[in-house]
Amino acid sequence: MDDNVTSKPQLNFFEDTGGRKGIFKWILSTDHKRIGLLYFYSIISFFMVGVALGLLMRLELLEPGGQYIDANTYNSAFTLHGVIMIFLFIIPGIPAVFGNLILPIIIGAKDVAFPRVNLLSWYLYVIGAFFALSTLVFGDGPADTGWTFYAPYSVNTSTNVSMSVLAAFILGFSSILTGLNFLVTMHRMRAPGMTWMRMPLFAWGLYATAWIQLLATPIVGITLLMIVAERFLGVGLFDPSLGGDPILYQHMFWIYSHPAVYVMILPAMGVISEIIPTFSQRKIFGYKAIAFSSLFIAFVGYTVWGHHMFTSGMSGSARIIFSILTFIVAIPSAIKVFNWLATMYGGSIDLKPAMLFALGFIFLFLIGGLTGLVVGALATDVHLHDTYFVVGHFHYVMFGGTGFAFIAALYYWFPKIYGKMYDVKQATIAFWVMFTGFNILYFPMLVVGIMGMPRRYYDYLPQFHVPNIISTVGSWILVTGLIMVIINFFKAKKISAEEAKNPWGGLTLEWTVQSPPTVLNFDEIPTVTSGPYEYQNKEER
Ligand code: HEM
Ligand SMILES: [Cu+2]
Repeated sequence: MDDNVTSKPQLNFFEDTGGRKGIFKWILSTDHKRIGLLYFYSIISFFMVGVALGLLMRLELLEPGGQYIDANTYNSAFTLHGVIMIFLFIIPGIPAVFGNLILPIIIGAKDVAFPRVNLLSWYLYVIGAFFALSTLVFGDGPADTGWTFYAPYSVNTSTNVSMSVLAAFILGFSSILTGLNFLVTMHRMRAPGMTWMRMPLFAWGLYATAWIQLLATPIVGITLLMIVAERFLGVGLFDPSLGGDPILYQHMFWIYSHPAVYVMILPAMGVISEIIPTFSQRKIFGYKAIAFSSLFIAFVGYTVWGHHMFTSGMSGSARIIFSILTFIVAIPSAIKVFNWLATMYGGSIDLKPAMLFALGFIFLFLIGGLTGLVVGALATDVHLHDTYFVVGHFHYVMFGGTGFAFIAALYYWFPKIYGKMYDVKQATIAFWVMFTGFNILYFPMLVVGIMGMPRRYYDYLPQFHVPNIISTVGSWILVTGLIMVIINFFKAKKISAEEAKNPWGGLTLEWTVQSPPTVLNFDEIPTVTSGPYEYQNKEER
């Protein structure tokens, strides 16, 4: 590959505004990198609202009895917290931000296949987010149903379920369009010589994700419309008092929402698969196994939704089959973890912040995955269903997994996008604060869940007091770490174009372009002649 380090830097995408002024150079731009940053700033803003609600709940749960908020407010708080974290943060997070920022560059393309549709996706995201948050002021307040909107309660409650559901519906379109855009981009716009088996693993993660976005999201769209139809027209679809079937709702909801957990985790696994080889300076172990396990997860992930309904009244044989299938999906995830560990084995590991967060991901995701097997096993789930064990489990997967991978990706690609560098020492401290706070916050939830404390209540019995104190104190430590991460990015300093070009010694294509990249990314589209992680042949390149 042609190395242009000595040539004069061209205008980068911050400087090259396409002739637009002021805010228009952002909100009318079709450049994938600007759209990625639009997503980044909006997603982070909503994430902070979600965190604030989480802290509020933890504060209320510091002691038994009611202190700061009443039961109804608590119900709205956990619903809005769930809706924000799921639909506004963790589902769009990595694909919309880092998929947009990095995917075209990493496969050697000038942009995504449909740049205007890409901008439209962001507008849909913002409109959906506006509807979700507007429930704070419109109608009888935010939904109090939980983010799953289970019928028949969601059909009958007076809170603003219709608006929340409409928000999720619009956000679904945003997700579908992004997935479609990425699929076409990967099929049609890879650089010459980049065969499928030379495509970086981050792109593979997004590829598997995009199929789920495209095929599963419409189902939840229809389901949510059915809720609205039932609320406004009184058609008896889900409410038994009108002749409907609430179990039907649960099936339809989870046929989307289980695959959606892979929309949350597959891109994160893609990020980790980029970071581990770079900071071990070693070829990834089992490239094909990692690439195909993503597809396998996406495929088998469609068949396991019933594990959310073990206690809803399913036949015994259906429950056993869903339980077995759930265990089968664990296999490809474990394959990835083993391959990452095998890559590190014998490598020269450099514990830079991105790598620390990647290792944090592996550790926390492992706990998330193992507790997932506990709730995936029929017998233990019947005991643990709707207890705090489940809350602990999914925070380990979503926050400890995808959330940590999001921050890892940020530390990894930050110099590429901004041409700046954050304080590495502070980032390292922030990691340890976050990691410690995280475990203090969520591990007691697993314990108190096994003790029998139910979830989604604003109060608890006195015997659950101690783990709840620990947990709430953990939430303060975790948030301190988060604030440190954010401040560190604000204080990042400009570094020379040359330093920022490839600070970690990565071999994928984004490290060959200037930092920040130009609008067209490449002066000339490169020709790819080898796989993405050939560290052992590095000297020959
Ligand atoms: C400082 C960070 C956070 C804190 C303190 C926190 C705390 C909580 C608490 C106390 C609940 C209520 C549990 C219950 O009563 O059942 C909850 C629910 C939930 N959290 Fe978090 N959380 C945080 C971050 C996150 C993140 C990053 C995500 C997703 C990526 C997330 C996703 C959820 C979901 C989906 C629910 C379920 C809501 C429902 O039951 O409808 N949380 N969280
Ligand atoms: Cu599931």
